[in-house]
Amino acid sequence: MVNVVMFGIKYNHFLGGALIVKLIIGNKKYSSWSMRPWLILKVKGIKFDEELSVLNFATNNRHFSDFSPSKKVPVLKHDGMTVWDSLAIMEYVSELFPEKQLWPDDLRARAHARSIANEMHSGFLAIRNEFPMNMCRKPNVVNPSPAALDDINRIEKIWAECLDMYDGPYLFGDFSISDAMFAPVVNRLQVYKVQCQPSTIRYCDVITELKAWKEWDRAAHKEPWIYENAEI
Ligand SMILES: N[C@@H](CCC(=O)N[C@@H](CS)C(=O)NCC(=O)O)C(=O)O
Repeated sequence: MVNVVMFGIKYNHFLGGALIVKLIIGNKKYSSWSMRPWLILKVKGIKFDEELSVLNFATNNRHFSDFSPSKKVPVLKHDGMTVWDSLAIMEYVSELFPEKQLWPDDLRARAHARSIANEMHSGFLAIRNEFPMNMCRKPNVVNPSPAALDDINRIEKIWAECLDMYDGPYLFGDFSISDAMFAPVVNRLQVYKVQCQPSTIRYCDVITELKAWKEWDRAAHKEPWIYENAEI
């Protein structure tokens, strides 16, 4: 690893050699945590190797312990390092490629972006449990519980505030880690046909129009594995 300082910014790169970032993910159809770092890497044009390790709940995903300290995906391998947990992975990538601006540049916007990314990471259990991400689900209505409805209302408020404050099209103007954190919610709102306000619908359209989203979606549709527990 070579640290290069240009224009006052430190760039951590290999010079002349291959820069190998490897992301190990779960099934594209179901693995919402895998989608997040995968999307930010793609949207920001960061080259990486990708490995899919198929979820196997019958064995409690024991095989994940071969490469993942937490026995979960996603996991990132780089320069002899293992980084696990979606948000930690994206923070690592953000520091590795500061020129790609994975967080907003402005201190206050960045604090705001981190607040909502962390709120997503540690919360919204009701919508996550009731409405599992399922890229191949034929959309139909599932009524949310009061707790899931609270989650949805809060998410819509977060998005509306951001889109208003930073003028869109993404939550903080340019695509950032915060958009990646909330991206699986876009699938959930659409495939469970949740009634949403117009600004939410517009934002969902912006996300599903991403080239990277379409690539993930196409690959998900080619996967043969079906998990009954995630087929609500
Ligand atoms: N907090 C973790 C959650 C990771 C997670 O739960 N991943 C799921 C796949 S989406 C998993 O590996 N599940 C396997 C298991 O729980 O056995 C993150 O942000 O990466």
